[in-house]
Amino acid sequence: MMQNILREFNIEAANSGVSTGSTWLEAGGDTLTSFSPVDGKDIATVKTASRADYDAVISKAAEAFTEWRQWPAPRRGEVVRQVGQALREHKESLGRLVSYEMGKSLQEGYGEVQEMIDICDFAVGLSRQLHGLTMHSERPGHRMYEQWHPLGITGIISAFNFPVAVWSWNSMLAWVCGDVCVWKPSEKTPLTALACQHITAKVFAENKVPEGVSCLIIGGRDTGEWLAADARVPLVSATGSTRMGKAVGAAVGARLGRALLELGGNNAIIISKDADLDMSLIGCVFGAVGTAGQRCTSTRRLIIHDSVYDTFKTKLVNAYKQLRIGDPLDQHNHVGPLIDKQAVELYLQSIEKCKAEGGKFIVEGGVLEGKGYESGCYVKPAIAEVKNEYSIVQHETFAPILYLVRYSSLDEAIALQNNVPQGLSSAIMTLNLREAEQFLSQGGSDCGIANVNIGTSGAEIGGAFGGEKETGGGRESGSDAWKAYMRRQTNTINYTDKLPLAQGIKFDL
Ligand code: UN1
Repeated sequence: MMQNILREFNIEAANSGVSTGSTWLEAGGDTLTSFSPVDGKDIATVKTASRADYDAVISKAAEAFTEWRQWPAPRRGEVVRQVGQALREHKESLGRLVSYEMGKSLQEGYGEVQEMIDICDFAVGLSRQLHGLTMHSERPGHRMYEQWHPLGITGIISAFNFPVAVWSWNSMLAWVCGDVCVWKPSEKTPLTALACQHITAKVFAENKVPEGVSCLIIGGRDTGEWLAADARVPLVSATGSTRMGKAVGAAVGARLGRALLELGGNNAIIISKDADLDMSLIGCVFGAVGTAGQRCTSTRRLIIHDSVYDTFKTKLVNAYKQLRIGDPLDQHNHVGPLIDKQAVELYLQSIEKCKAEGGKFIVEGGVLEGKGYESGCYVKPAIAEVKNEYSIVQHETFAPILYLVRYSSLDEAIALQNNVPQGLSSAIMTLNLREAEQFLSQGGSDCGIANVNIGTSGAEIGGAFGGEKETGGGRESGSDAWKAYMRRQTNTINYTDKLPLAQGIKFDL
C-alpha cells in the first residue's frame, strides 16, 4: 500500500530534494534517509541542497516574484483553490503518508490534510480581501490611504510534527499575497514535503504559474541558516523549538528582516472546582497524548483545584489505563510512536530529571518493546505530580508527559499557568462565568490562545495561531495573519495646485 502511495507522489528510492516547481535540480548536498518511526524501516533517500543549489533556487524565486506579483490577487487565489481541490483528491494518500513518515495517528494525518484544505479555502476568500484603510488628510485637497503590496520571497522553515499543514498555512497565504515561497521542511519528514511539491507543481504548471513560485530545499541546519541570513528573503517564517527560533530570530534581526516565529509551548489546562469533569477528561487526555505529545499545543500541565484534585486524578489514571499504544495506521490505537530514538532519549531524560527534582509519577513511563514496537520509538504516556517551578516543568519536552499541579484560588491558578517562559496555548474548564471571564481578561492568561471548556490543542485555521514570550510572538493562519506576508505602503495624493506642508510648516521660496 505504501509503495502505491509513494508512486502516486512520484517518490522513488532515491530523490532530489531541491525543486523550483516542475524542475528538480541535480542536488549536490548530502544524502538523507527518511525513516518511519512506525516500523523502523528506511522509506527512501533524498539528496539535500548544496549552497550552490540554494543560490540557484533563490535566484529563480526572485525572478518569479517579479512576474507573480503582477498577477491579480483573485487569479492567484484561483490557483490556490485548485491546490485545495488537488489536496482533496489526495487526502487519503497524503494523510496516510504523513501518518507513516511522522508517526501520528491516521485520523490526525487526515486531520492535518484537512487543515491544508481549510487554509486553501480561507486563502481563496482572502485573495479578494487584501484591503487597507483610507484616512482623512489634514491638508485640503489631499487623499490618504494605505495599500498592501507583495513582499517578496517568504522562507518557510517547518517542523516534523505538522510536516505539511504548517507549510500550507504559510504558503497559501503568501501566494495569494503575491509572494513566492522557499520551503525548508524538517529533515525528519522530507517525503511528505516532496509529495506536496509534486501536488502543487502539477496545479501550477496547468495554470502557467512561473517556475520559482513554489520552491523546496531539503537540507539540514545550515540550509535554515542560509535562509535566515539572506537579505534576498524579506520574511522567514519558522516553526520549531525555542532554541532554533532564537537563532533564526537573531540572524534575521541582524539584517533587519522580518521573522515570524512559532516556537515552543508549555500549555496548561486549569480544572476548576466548577468544571464538568467528565467532559474535561477528553480534552485533557487528547491534549496530552494526541500526536504522542508532539504538538506545540499539547497539554503539558494540568492545574487542578484542591476540591476536585483526587477525583480528577483517579479519572485520569483510569483513562490512561485504557490507552492503546501502537501502529498509528491502525485506527484502533490512540497513541503512536515518537518521531525517532533521539526523541525517546529526551523523553527518558525528562522523566529522570523530573524524578530527581521530586516529581512523583502516578502513571509510569517507559519504552515499549516486543512485537509491533520494533522501531524503538513507542513510549508510554506518563503522569507526574510536580511543582510548577521545577526546571523540567518549565521546559517543553516534546513527548507525552503530563504534569499535575494543585491550586486553591483562581488567582493562584492563573499565576501558575502564566509562570513559564512560553506563552502559546491555555485553557480553563469551568461552568462558572466569572471564572471564565477572569481567565480571558487582560489579567488572565498571557497566551496567544486561551480557551474555555476545550483543550489546548486542535486550534481551527480561522483564528490567528501563535503565542507570546518564548513562543516567539508570530501569528500564522487565520484572522489578519496575512499582513505579515505583505508590505504596507501609505500613499498621500495631492489633487490641488498648491503644495501645503503637513504640521502647518511654511516654506516659501
Ligand atoms: C503545531 O503543533 O505546530 O492547534 C501546530 C493544533 C493544530 C496545530 C498545531 N491545529 O493543535
